[in-house]
Amino acid sequence: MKKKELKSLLEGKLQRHYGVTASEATKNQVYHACAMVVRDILMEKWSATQEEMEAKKAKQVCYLSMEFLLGKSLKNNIYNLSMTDVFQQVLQEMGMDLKALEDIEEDAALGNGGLGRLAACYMDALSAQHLPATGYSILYEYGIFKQRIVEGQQTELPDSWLDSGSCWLVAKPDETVEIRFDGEIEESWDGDHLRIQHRNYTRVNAEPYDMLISGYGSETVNTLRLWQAKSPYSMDMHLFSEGEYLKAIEQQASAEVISKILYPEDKHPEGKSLRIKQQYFFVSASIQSIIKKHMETYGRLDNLPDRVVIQINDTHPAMVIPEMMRIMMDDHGLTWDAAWEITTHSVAYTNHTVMSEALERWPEALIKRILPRIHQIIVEINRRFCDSLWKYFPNNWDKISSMAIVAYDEVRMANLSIAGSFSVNGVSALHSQILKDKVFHDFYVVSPDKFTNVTNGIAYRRWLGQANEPLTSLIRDCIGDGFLRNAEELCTFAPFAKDASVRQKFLEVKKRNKERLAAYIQEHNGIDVDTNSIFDVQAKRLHEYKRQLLNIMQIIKMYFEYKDNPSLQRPSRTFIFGAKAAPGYYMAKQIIRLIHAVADMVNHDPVVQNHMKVVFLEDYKVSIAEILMPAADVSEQISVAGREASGTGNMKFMMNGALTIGTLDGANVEICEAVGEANMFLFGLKADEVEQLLKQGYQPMSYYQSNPWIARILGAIMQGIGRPGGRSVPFVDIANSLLISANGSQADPYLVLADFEEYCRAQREVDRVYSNQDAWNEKAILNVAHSGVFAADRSIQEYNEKIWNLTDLGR
Ligand code: GPQ
Repeated sequence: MKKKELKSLLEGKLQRHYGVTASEATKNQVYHACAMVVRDILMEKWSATQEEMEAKKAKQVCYLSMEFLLGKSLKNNIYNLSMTDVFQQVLQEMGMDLKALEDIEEDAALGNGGLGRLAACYMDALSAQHLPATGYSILYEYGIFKQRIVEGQQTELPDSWLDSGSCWLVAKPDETVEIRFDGEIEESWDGDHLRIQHRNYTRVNAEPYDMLISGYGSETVNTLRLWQAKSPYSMDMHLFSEGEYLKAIEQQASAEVISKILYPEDKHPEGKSLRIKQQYFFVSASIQSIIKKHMETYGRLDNLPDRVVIQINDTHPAMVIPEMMRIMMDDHGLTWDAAWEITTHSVAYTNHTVMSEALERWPEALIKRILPRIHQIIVEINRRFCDSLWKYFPNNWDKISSMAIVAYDEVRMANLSIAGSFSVNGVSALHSQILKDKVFHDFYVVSPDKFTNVTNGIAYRRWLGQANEPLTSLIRDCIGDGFLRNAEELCTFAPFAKDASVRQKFLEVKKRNKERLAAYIQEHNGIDVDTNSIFDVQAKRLHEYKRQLLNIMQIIKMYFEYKDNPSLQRPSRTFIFGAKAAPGYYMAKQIIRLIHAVADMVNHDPVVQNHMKVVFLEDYKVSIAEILMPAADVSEQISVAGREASGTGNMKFMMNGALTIGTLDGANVEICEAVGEANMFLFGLKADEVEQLLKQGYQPMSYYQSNPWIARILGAIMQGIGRPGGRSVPFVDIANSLLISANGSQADPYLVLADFEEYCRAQREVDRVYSNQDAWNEKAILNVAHSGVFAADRSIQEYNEKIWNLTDLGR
């Protein structure tokens, strides 16, 4: 688009929507005008995509996910349309700065962490690869909470993102569907046909809002459909006139609360009825709308699996299985067998964790009360499934009951997802292997062909192309810009690691990115960090298995080493953390507090502060990650082996030229295969060694007794940590969690103490390698060059080949 045309489009929006000229407009008005212009352009491509899908009778993927962690849209959409330059120029002429407008937009943070961000990366890659897709989720009024640190402790504030975010939503009120909760099921015979009647139910409307999903250089614009809960009942005026204000709006409020807020628990399902309602609400709305559309086009359902594949992002949308059965049987008169055939050929399930406490189980009584018909269907699925298991495991009731979908008054969503789908995939090679060998082994024996792996990937044009312009342009200067379409071309950057001038330029790029982050830290934390120090970053949700504690213990050790020997020669370090803790997760919050206490101690100690700093970035989110990843030298991926399903931050850091210090866990294993052991810092027990140690009886106390550093560090933690001469805070519960088994539970279940020594050794190796800047930069460049395999484009191609078989709209 030409400058002139864009300018007049923007002026038109400002005039018609705000009644102002360009020179009168506020930044906020110009942001909205830009968003509207972009939306119009996308809308045309979106209509064309819809038409093409219809003409080609295309098969599409419906990606059902409780979370989409999108971040900001303006910059991404402008980039995907290749309009960055023209926007910059026009805005400059209007006396505005594109960057400043981008900052007005709040992150759309409709997710907790990796799982939600993955969904967003995949939507981007699907559009880029011109594959037809619709994402489905909830239009949460409040996304993940805003984190504020008050006196070293996390507090939570509501995140109302819609003020700046709603301009990306297209309301489709005519496609509203009705969702039914509670009530009773009445069965009656109508000849030989069983009629199912749902009586005394509570009705909630689901109103769709569509977000248009662009892809880099692609004509395909896909849809993310977000459902908002609305009460169909208007306020009861009778009650109102009698002064019963609260009662009058109660009904309305209790319906609309369903899409109010995202649950902030990452991997820790709570048996809350509101959460079940959220799940069923968006699942039912989505599948009703999918089936309705399909019936309008084809007038039959038997060919649904040829046109639609329903990918469920973990078990959160697993109720799609009984809900499809319900609609096909009760509303369309299909037999059980016909409906089951269609359902199990449409649904595919991605598992994202092996941790048993994270596997969703719902109290059966709750499902029965809130979703009586769904309960009936689940019970019948279970009966038939257990029957079918008999032939594999005759007389083996223990095995069958462990595989059952309903047992001990609980509904097991993972078992339902496996039984009701044609594909089950893990998210890294190691993780998928563990699913087959351990977690779902019995299911694997019954249907080995269902199980597959698709290693996660990232929307690298966001995480490299947009977030790291200096590095992108260095790569472009070396190998051209084909890598922005085809990430595999990044490997042709590898030979440049040997080129001294490229290494020098790489160093300058890294320095620039570190300066940008340093300025952010100065502004937000008031801490002056040294951009010549190693930027060592751990950014992810706060979880004990991710072992932020291992990191902070090593930091305390370093602190003592400088105190003991102030002339110690080592490269200086800046340790940077970003992490939100689930509001009810006590130990995670304690660890955040400990990180702050250690930061207070280190940053204010005159002996140490020139050698090391500790920084905690408040409110870690997508847009902060975009500043953080490009500036990292060291990427901390130190989960206990076997627990991190994949990780995706690890891929973003690698692609931005950080060296990984990590365990052989999740996708770290594949990072190691791609870049080579010599270009990262591996340490710690392997997954099978972890299992073995736990089985044989792990005694963390023995490490405490035999390793004087561990004793000293835990001693300090128990005594109290704080700035010299200031108040200090003791962290007895943290120390106890590592040493003492409370009522039968394993002490230090994530083997922090067992891996401590090895981790410290690896950190000294980091120091040694960094001391030779040239050698370091060579390794960093090799990390960038070998990261192409972690593009979401590759993941999506694999999903398409192994599971989806979609119509390519680009052909
Ligand atoms: N993951 Cl089960 C989440 O972010 N939330 C969840 O509820 C579950 C998993 C993560 C997982 O921990 C990471 O290892 C993965 O990289 C990520 O999902 C995407 O697969």
